Amino acid sequence: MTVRSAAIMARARDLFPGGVSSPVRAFRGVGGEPFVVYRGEGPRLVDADGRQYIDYVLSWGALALGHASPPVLDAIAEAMQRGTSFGAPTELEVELGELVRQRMPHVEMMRFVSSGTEATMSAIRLARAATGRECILKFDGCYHGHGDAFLVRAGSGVATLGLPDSPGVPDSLAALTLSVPFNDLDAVHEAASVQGSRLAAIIVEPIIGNAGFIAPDPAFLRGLRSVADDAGALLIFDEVMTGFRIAPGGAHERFAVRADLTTLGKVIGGGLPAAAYGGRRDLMEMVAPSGPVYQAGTLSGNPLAMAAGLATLRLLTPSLHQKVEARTTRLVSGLREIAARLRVPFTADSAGSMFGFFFRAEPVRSFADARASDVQLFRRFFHAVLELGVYFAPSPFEAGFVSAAHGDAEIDATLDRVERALGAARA
Ligand code: KE4
Repeated sequence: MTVRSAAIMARARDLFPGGVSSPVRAFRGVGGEPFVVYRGEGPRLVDADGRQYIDYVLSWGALALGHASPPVLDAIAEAMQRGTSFGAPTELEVELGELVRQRMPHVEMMRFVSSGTEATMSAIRLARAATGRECILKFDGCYHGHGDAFLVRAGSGVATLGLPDSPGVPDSLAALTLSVPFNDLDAVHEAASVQGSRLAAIIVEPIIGNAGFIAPDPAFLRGLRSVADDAGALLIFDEVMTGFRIAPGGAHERFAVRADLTTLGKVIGGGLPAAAYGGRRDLMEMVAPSGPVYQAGTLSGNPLAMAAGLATLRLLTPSLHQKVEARTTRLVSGLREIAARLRVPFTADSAGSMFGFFFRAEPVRSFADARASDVQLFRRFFHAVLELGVYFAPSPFEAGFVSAAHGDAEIDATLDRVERALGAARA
């Protein structure tokens, strides 16, 4: 029974739209009511009714070390003794910036902000200023936060709720953003020729995590690089989700394609609100106060978030990354074997500690493919495995994550419960 969760959600629905602080949390993509979290510990969540779940959402990818990781808590507690916010320079933000640049040398200069949305909005403003152009090219199913420029055929919560675009975004603004299918370089060439000298930037999730998990074809990202170069536009890698997950150095390390600007979030704050945009020094020096492109934030570089991010990245060494990647690969292989044994059409993929699956036999290369998967089976499976204590993202259009706290015992328990749940749900 989820009596306490239900009572709390009744109060929440009277206070917040849908009873939640962010749409995708409302379980609209799977039906039913969300559980209310009481605490997180390592790989697990405990809800208000004491029920435990092995957690593969991990605050939507932010918790690379798992919930309430002791070194992260210690770092926050230590920083907290000196105060919680100053609105002034601190050495903590310098140390985190140096560590980010050490992992991602192409991020020559950066600016910390408080959310991925702020990071992508600022990167687009900078790209428009640097090129003197207005148009943006994005990809169907990619989600870059809720900035006006991006709510065009977006993924994540927008896709989950089946909202084609969002009301409130002026047509004149939406018209500046073109969205084409991921992995379709012909469509990219066509769009770039339509936008021509008006194209300011191509923005992409190097691996889509917001339409479910969709990997790029081998030549796709390199293709985007050359289209951007030919068009005189910038290439922006939105690594809010893939950063520090698909490789220690993110997409640049995994795919050897260099973006002009990169956005980061989630892991970089270790579970506290922090994000960043950065890249080529000549571009970033255009940002105020060194340049005219204005962007600001009261809590940018918040010392507690910097401390949590530092503690996280310091521990997220290449060897730990490889260990978590191996566990993720074992989980995904196990899921494939179960689906094959149960003769359920299924495709799954992973990169580093990020993974996804669809109930569909053919590979998923685009958002259209993802939407053609068996979403009804996903809904039944989601609830059946949740009942057994495994929490995947409450939408087929999200990715899953493994943390350093997920041990072999969690992977084994997950696979056992998945087999039981899928056996029941497929019928
Ligand atoms: P935030 O503004 O939510 O911190 O970041 C926006 C964002 C930007 N870029 C990418 C690639 C992202 O995945 C996100 C946020 N991801 C979603 C989950 N897929 C956040 C969850 C939510 O919206 O509640």
